[in-house]
Amino acid sequence: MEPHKERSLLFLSDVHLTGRDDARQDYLVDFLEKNKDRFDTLVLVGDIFDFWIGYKYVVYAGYLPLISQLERLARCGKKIILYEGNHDFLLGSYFTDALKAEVYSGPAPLDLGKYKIWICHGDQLDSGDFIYKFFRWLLRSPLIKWSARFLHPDLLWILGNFASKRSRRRHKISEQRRATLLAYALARFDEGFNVVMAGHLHDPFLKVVLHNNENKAVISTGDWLEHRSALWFRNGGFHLIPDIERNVSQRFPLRHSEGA
Ligand SMILES: [Mn+2]
Repeated sequence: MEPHKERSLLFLSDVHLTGRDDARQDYLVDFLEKNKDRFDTLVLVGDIFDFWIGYKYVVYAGYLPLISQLERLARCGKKIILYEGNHDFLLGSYFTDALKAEVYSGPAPLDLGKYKIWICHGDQLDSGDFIYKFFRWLLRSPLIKWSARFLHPDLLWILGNFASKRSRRRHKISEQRRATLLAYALARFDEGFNVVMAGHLHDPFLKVVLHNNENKAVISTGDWLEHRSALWFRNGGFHLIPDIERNVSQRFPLRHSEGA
C-alpha cells in the first residue's frame, strides 16, 4: 500500500481467542465496531486465534463472530493486514480471497512514509525449548501443509488446541525477553527502520530509543489474555494503550518536553 500522510491504523495481537464461549470474542467484535471510524487499516500482529491452520474452503465455527466482523470491515473498505503468529498460520486463501487481506507468514516491513516499521509476530526471537521449536518447524513444514489438506478439520482442531495449550504454558514476561526484542530492534534500526514492532511477548510497552541521534521506537503490542492492549497510529504518531479500559497511553514521537 502507498504511504499516506493521513492514514490511521489499529494494531492488535495475541488475543488468543479459543472459540465461541470465549467472552473476549464479543468484546473484541464490539471494540472493532465502536472504533471502526477511527482506522482505515487493521493490522493483526499474530495469535489473534489460539488455533488456526487454514483450509481453502473451511473456516472454524468458533471464530464466526470475529470473522463476520472482519468481513463487514473489509466490505466497508478497511484494509486488513495480517501477520501469522505461532498459533495461527497457513492462513492464506480465506484471508486473501474473502477479506482481501495482506498476509505475511514472517516478519515484513510496513511503510508509513515518515515511519519505516519492521513488524514481526515475535516467536522468531524465542530461545531454548528445543521441543517447542521442533513443533513449530514441524507444523509449518511443507509436509504438514500438504497433509493438513487431507486431515479432517475436527482432528486438526483437537491436535492444534493441544499444541496451543503447551505453548501458552511457556509464556512468561521477563526482562530478558524485552532485552532480546531490544537487541533485535537495534539491528533493524541499523538497516534503516525507525519503528520495530512485535506481538507475542504479552507485555505491552513502547520504548523510545536514541539511535544515531534519532529517536526510534520499539513497540510490543501486548495481548488480550492479561491485558487488553491496542496500538493506534493516528495524527502522525503511535499511541500504545496498555489497557483499553483505562485511557492511558505511551506515545511515539514523544512530546517536545519529553526526552528519550
Ligand atoms: Mn505468539
